[in-house]
Amino acid sequence: MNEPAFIPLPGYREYPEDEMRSRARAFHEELKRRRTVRDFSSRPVPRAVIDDCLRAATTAPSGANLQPWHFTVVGDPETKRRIRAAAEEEEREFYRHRAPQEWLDALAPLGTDERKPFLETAPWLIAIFSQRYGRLADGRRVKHYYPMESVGIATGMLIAALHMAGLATLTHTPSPMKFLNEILGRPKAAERPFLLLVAGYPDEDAKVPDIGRKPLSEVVTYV
Ligand code: IYR
Repeated sequence: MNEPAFIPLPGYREYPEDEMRSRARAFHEELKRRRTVRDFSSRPVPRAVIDDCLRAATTAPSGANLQPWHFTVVGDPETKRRIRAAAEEEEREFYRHRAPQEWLDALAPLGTDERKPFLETAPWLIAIFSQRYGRLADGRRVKHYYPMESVGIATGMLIAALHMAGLATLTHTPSPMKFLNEILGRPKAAERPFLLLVAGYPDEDAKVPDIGRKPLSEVVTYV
């Protein structure tokens, strides 16, 4: 076993306390403007922006730094059409048969249904896969640790990056999502679809549900 290599912490920046406070406040001010959007414009978004947002997402911490994620970015209209058709088929089942009433009641304020036109309208669909294991160059398996947590963190960072770039997103979870492995040619045993992230400009007339966020007093306890 090789000795682990260590280097001096690169890139860290400390801020004076007042600046620290204003930076934290400013970041919250930015993030609180984020809304999940379902009405997308078809206006194109440069691929270079998506690449930079993915670069940001892949700075996420991960179990044993094994980076157990794969992002398939779909811009091709025919592939988007196939994803929409497969997702709507699952969603039809979900809304008509699979979802218990309690779940449908919880979703009612969002006004969602089985129609998913945004899967074709939005310029980019980012299918995020969580890898149970990776492969060494010689084909041997490498077990991944905490893949769901790691991919969840990376996805959160991706959503924040896209928002900061001025793009709208939708975290879409058609269930089951295995059709994404098939359509996008991802290995079925190693990779689980985690989320389908829709990204683009909001439609000019985009509407969002009138819902809010729990206050800190409800979700935070200091000890
Ligand atoms: N996947 C369905 C249902 C749905 C489920 C949850 I939980 C949501 O927060 C929103 C929707 C759909 O996309 O319509």
